[in-house]
Amino acid sequence: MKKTKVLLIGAGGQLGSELTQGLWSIYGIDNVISSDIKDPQGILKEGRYEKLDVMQKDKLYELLKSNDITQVYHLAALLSATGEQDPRWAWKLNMESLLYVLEAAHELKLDKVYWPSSIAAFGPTTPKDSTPQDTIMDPTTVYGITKLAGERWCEYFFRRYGVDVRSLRYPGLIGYKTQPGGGTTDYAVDIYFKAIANKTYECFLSADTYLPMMYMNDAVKATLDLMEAPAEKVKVRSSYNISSMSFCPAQIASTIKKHIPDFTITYKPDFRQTIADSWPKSIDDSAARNDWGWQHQFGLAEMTEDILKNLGNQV
Ligand code: AKB
Repeated sequence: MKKTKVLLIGAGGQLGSELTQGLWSIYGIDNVISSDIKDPQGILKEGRYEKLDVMQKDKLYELLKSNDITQVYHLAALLSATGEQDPRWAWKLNMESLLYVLEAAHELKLDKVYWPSSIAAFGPTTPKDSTPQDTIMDPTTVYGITKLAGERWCEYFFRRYGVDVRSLRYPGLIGYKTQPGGGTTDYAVDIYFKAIANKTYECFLSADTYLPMMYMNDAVKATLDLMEAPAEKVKVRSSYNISSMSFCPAQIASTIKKHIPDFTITYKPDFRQTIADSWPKSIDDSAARNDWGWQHQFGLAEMTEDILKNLGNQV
């Protein structure tokens, strides 16, 4: 049997380093290469690492071939807020890099590809509560447009060429090990750092803006569960809705207050409010639960306790 060898692209981002560690525990540290356009940071220095600009198709192919890679996790992308600063570049980076990876998977006969979609693929006329798996999708950000188009490309490569590509529509991901990079849901990470450092936080979304969110541990679990599932159980080949909790800034603040009683929050919505208002408030992920047995572990209270405990130990 062929040995599994994994390449993770975009490992320097919020999810990348934690997913790398999850992959180490399944396949062994020597069988996982993490890569990013930047030099390796933190824990990534402990494993195999390659500096890679995913827009350099030749280098990507060379890396895949010379290391006999069988699976690619492609996480590199501009997110919703930074994408709006340079829409053409967001389109080019997010779309072309995905096509390079899908083409490589087809041409080099890779076993599996993982690519993340997002709740940003939905839009203002999508049903907001318990957003179904199959529904209206009218994204208004360039990031969301690339996610919707990317979903269609994934399904195309699966149907036309049999590429085993799998995907999740992530909600806002919350972790404490790396700082987020340019998303609309980033407040829910930043708030913990500021609560510990300053006991106060100015939020760029309004108090009652509900968004679907997920703790990083669950996001890693969902990704690995999906990738480990037998192919016949993966019935959705665009991208699966995935969910664990939904809350607004006022709720996360009052949960933090239970641990830090003098914590205060103020609100100063900026351009990200319009983006947040176009997204679902909560997600119906029953397809993921029924098809390959998705189950989350963390709600808001458990996540807050875990993050504050770990961040408190770090400062
Ligand atoms: C963002 O806010 O852009 C991302 C996402 C929801 O995909 N966290």
